[in-house]
Amino acid sequence: MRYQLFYWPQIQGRGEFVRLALEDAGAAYDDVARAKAGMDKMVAMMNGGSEKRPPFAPPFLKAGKLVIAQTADILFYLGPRLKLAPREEAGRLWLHQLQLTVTDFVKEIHDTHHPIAGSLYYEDQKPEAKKYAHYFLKDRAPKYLGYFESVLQKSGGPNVLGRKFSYVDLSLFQLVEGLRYTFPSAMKRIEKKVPRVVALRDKVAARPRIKAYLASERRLAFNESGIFRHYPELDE
Ligand SMILES: N[C@@H](CCC(=O)N[C@@H](CS)C(=O)NCC(=O)O)C(=O)O
Repeated sequence: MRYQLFYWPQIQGRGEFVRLALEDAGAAYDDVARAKAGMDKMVAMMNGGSEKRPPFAPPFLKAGKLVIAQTADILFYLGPRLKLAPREEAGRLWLHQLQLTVTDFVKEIHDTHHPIAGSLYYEDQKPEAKKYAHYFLKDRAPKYLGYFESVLQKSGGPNVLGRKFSYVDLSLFQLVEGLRYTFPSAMKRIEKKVPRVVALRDKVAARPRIKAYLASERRLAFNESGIFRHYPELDE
């Protein structure tokens, strides 16, 4: 199966959680919107076009005749096929539950620079962003990362499923990478309380296919158009 991934071409964004799974598995895929005329194709699909079940927003994945949107749902589908999830129901549901928690976390990370409206610029909501980011760094980021730390402790580590590696481990890697870029000072403090999460991040970074991917042109740099944005005034 050759997959087609649809995502905005200039940012890692939510597409990166899917990309990491495809890359780690060595799956064959096209990053459609990064190729010529790919954006037009992506926008046409979102606008309904010929799709009977149109996606609301990217990322979405085309797998044969299936079109699947929502990052967690895409990973739920890909997991067993890429050998990044078990086939048994309880394990799959547990991973899906964790991935949906990642989804919630990503939304709160996004809201640190867009607490009022996604349709406004960051510059139009700076005082609110400062206030939101303060509580995010004080309460929410430690709570989410602390939760994943306890999951790793209970699993026996080094992965959320224990010995077996999964797509959620890749997502935790991406969360740490993104948060380090966004809030370098705050993360130095927060990371001290989540050693298992940090150790998992290091293990993922050393996986041969991930290492090769991170060094390749396919891995875009973080920037101030994506979800993980570095605004020094928000870092504490
Ligand atoms: N819950 C969805 C959110 C998808 C989403 O918000 N996609 C962004 C890009 S990262 C987008 O283009 N949204 C357009 C919009 O919300 O109008 C997921 O996790 O995939």
